[in-house]
Amino acid sequence: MIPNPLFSMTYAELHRIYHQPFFDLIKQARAVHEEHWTGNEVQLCTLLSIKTGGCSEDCGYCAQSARYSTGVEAEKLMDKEQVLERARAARANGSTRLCMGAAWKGVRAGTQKFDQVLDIVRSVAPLGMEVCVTLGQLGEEEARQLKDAGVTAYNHNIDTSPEHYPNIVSTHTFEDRLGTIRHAQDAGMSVCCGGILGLGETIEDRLKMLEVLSNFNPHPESVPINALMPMKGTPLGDNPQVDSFSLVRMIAVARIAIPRAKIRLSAGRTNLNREAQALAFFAGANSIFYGDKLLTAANPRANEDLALLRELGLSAQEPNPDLSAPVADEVRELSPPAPCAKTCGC
Ligand code: SAM
Ligand code: DTB
Ligand code: SF4
Repeated sequence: MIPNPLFSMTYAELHRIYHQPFFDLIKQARAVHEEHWTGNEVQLCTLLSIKTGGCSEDCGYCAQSARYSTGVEAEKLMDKEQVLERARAARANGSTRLCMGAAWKGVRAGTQKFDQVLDIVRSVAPLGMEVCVTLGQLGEEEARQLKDAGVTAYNHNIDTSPEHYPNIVSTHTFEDRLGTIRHAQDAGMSVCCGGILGLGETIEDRLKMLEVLSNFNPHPESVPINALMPMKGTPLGDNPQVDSFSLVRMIAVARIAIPRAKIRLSAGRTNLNREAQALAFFAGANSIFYGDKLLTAANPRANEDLALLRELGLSAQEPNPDLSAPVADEVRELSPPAPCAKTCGC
């Protein structure tokens, strides 16, 4: 990866980039990708739900909210030995990153459940994979303790634009999400932060979400782009499937806007054919969730993914367990505004 000064992008720039003819956009994204990454590597991450269901929050897309009848039962936190067994299996299958998720509003230092998570992290970290956790809201102290225990990255998505967020979630705010991200970064963890397409948002919302991400300093280390997997019983359970060309466009703009981040083609791959996934990799996606299950939902079978990577001449990225968090830039380099060819008034 070639070091490059961070830059942020405005909504107007992102709009111009997004609305280019498809092939021009892909060409631009590919050039940025090749400048920053060896083009043929994809990181394989295993997701493990260490605490499933029963969540107090009302995120309208989520099968794990206790407020909706989705058929997902509340379970207790997995014990350390079970997690270790799954972590070893993930490593043996070629994953270089383990992302452990918990269906919680957040965690608090000094509680038994948080101590148990710290213990899990301490036991998994020596396996040599990158250790990512996603536990909901964090304060400064929780972030520091997670970092000390061996967490390399904290996943906390902004999910959509600040304007659309209150239409999807009412039990916490967009600003709460930004606060947690700040605490994770201040503690020296890398941040994995992205969003979901298909929440009834406009293209404008999607680009505003990217604008926020591109203005993080430091930039997120990874950016998951999820396509909504509509969950029966949730308010968004009947939403239509995300169009694959607009998904690829978002991947491409994310690659251009946040060039050094791993762009993760995340939930929803079961609805993408091999050709659409190949296009997403070409446009800049260089990470996937790997393994037959996401948190509660299905993912493509691991052997199918390996076959696809082989077919495309892509290889699994080497582990980087010492992953250091991107450092904040003192001087932010703003790319020059380009005139918009459209008549939309942006
Ligand atoms: N409770 C924690 C939180 O909210 O950050 C961690 C778990 S939560 C399930 C992690 C992310 O998964 C969400 O922010 C969202 O981006 C994604 N996600 C959840 N349900 C999804 C769905 N049905 N389809 C696509 N992505 C989903
Ligand atoms: C992310 O952005 N996507 C992952 C991970 N981070 C935690 C979660 C996807 C969840 C898909 C729905 C489910 O499995 O319930
Ligand atoms: Fe809870 Fe996270 Fe699901 Fe929201 S997305 S309901 S916080 S598990």
